Amino acid sequence: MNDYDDCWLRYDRADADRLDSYRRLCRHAYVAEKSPELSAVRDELRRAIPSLLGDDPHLWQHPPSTAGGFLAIGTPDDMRMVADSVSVDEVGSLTDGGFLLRTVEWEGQRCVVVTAPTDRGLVYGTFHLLRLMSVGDPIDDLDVREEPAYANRLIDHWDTPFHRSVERGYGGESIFDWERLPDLRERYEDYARLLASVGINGVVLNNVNTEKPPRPSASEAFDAFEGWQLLESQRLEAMTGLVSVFRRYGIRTYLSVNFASPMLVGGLDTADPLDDEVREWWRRKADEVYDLIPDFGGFLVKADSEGQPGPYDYDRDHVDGANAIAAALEPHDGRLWWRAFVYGSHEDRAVQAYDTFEPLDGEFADNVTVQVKNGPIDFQPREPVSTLFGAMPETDLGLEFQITGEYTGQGVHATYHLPMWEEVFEFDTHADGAGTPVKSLFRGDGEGVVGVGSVGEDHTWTGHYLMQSNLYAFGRAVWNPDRSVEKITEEWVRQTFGSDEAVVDTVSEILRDSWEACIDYETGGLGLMHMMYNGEALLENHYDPSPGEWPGYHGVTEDGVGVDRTSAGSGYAPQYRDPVAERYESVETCPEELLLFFHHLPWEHELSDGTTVAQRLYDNLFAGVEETERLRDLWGTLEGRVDERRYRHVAERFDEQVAQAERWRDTLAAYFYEHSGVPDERGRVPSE
Ligand code: GCW
Repeated sequence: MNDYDDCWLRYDRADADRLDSYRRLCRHAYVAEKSPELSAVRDELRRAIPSLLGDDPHLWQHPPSTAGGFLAIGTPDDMRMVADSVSVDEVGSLTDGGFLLRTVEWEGQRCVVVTAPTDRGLVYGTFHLLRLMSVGDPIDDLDVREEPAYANRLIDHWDTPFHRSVERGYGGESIFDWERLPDLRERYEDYARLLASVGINGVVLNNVNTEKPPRPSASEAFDAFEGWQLLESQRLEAMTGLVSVFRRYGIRTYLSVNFASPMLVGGLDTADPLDDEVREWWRRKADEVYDLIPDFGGFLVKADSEGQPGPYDYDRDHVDGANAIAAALEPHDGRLWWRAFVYGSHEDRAVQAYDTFEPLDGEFADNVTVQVKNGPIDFQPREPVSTLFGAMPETDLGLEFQITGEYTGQGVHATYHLPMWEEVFEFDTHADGAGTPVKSLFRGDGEGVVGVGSVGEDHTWTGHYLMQSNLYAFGRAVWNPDRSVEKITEEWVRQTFGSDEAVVDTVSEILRDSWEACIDYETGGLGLMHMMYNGEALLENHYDPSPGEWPGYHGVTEDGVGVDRTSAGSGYAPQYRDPVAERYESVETCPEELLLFFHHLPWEHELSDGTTVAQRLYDNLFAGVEETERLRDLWGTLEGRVDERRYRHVAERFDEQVAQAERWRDTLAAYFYEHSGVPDERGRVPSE
């Protein structure tokens, strides 16, 4: 027994009314045998089939003739039986990762065929089939054709090597035990399985902060920012086994690297990207990496951001910096992911990424991807989408979401991010005329969607059993952003908690409504944000309310609230294309949920239904707490229907969440009252 949860790969016994059909089609499996991915497929069947069907699988090296039915997994090239049963051209037309799942008649037997043009696709197809059985769907008439929407579907770990802390991670220490490599842990494989089962095809193993930032407040948790050391030769050698674990599941490995590596690792006296020796150093280092890991994905760099070094140290720009490193990766087909998370030089941080990067469109090398957070501030409960989306047509862009809940309750609150991601995906940027939603971007071979990871050593992996849903949902939504929130959520609940309909409905409802509740109690719901405690200790900050700390983010004054980001203000709204820019520019058309992000308004300003801004903020704060209580009570109805361990854990978390939501409500309401002097017309906010 592992000391950690199986998450959604529990493979509980299939529903009785489906068992016969599942057994007939899947107990005998004929699986191609040529690659690491296919050995992973066989292992997965060995795990899943006994548990789902109560029978050991029979694994064949040729089509079984007397089984009466079987499962076949392989490419048409691997297996004649597969080539006979499906259109080889159709398989060949699928993109990398795509697969077909078909129920066919073959030589008098009924068979399920999983096929794909690449072995990675066979891994995904197998997990897809196992998911269908886990949720109780029929498989006797399958006609599934799937392809991933984006070529790159990555997890960025913010794990700090050696120290084993996870920046913004709430599931315990890092699962990666670097000091013990090349020794491997079973947990690596189980993690790779979780990721592959939802279609993730790349992991960046270490934190983008690769060096302890020289900030005065740097505390104990920052003490071992040694990520840059992973480029040292002996570290790279020790890593190859871990890389192979991921490779079996179709996942490529990447590293975050420090811009000043030529100095830190190479002992040079400069990291100037235009210096010949520096460029040569990067070339040799990349050659060394690819010698050890031929399918290495590439590097990720956080440069000139929050104390990390970058090209500005040498009066160079982001293009100079990125292209120098990209040139070293290029001969190996490696990719450089370069983050656009920059702030500090502008009074309103929101405008800076666009100001910095948009003018550089077209200048980045072909193997550079500029990685942009979903919103212009920093993973707040709700933000407008980044103005960079659609604004750099000549540049490969990546969209960065946060799976972990840095600002949404830190693994204590149950805050489901999928509805937020859907809002981002569906947002029409008008980049290419009306009908250019965010989800239609990032479709190039060098583009994709990245999630900041959330797992750690904890039994729950994510610090909260319900928050495993965010990791699951990220993978599924990034595989196909058109799949509905309801569908993805229900899939997760069924695989994780079984098919008791009361549990499925209740957990789905809790997840669905959790995000709006969090927005209400943490912000007041009109587009305000970043009112959390920013104290010294990394592991404490961004959790408690502390609205007085950074007034610039919410613009609270005696005369009003909100930040003017129109053309008369900081100029963020006009960075969008029309009609989006126009919509945000005007108080009349700006959507209420973002009103105070774009406008500084008097407390007594009347909203469309006649309620004042101050009153609406109070109302939302109270509604957020009531909603959280309702969600807690909903969970309470599941006592006895969910196993005791998970039931208790989530129930305790909910008690803490309600208490914390009340703290947020009371602190923000008092703060708004103190500055506005506007009493709550329902008398709930103390006016003394
Ligand atoms: O918001 C900040 C986080 C930092 C993080 C940074 C980033 C990894 O609070 O912890 O550093 O974003 O995205 O680089």
